[in-house]
Amino acid sequence: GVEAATTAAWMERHRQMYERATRHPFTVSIRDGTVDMSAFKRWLSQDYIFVREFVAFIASVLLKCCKQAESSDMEIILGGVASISDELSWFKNEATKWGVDLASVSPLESNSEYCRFLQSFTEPEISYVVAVTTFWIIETVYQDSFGFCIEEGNKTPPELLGTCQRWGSPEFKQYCKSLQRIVDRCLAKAPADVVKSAEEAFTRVLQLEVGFWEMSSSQS
Ligand code: HMH
Repeated sequence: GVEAATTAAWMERHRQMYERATRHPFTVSIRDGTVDMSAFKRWLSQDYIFVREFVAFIASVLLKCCKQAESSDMEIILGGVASISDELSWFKNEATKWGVDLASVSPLESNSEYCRFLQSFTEPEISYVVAVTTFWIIETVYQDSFGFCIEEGNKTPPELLGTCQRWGSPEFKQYCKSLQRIVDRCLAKAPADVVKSAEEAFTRVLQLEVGFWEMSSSQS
């Protein structure tokens, strides 16, 4: 019905932008097996910085969720908080594996820009609906991008399969789908101006994700 239609309609309306974010030359090069390993290491170290900022972002989504009258989404968001702890350990372990020193990494411009966007959500004025929409699309871009790297016909280097599985797994796909159901349910009840803000956040994330892949794949 109408309730399930909003996110799907956005994905259609902004299809080109969505494709640019989820079929970026960088992630496609992982799938093709032609990935430049120095670009991969740059992505890894920059994403570690991003994920640390993402922890605070998810915490702010959780807080907004708990303040809602009907906070039945709490357990699903809380699951996201729980898995980010494991993710931080994964990054440290992966960095050691690739000889990347995370302590000496500073954020590049596109990453700083994305982190500033995440930080803006700690403002109590930003609604739960907009925040959970943002959370959903951030996770979905990675799910779709890395999921593609393990789909049929991939030539992904075996040493990168673990990375791709992290976000490309069926479990993570289910998690993204459960977030999408929350978003569609919230949007169906939201006033038009809030729906508009959520759509703007959706397209902003797609742009920021493209910028993040660009930053990772090109030397600056
Ligand atoms: C830049 N976007 C970026 N990094 C991530 N780790 C995710 C999305 C998904 O968690």
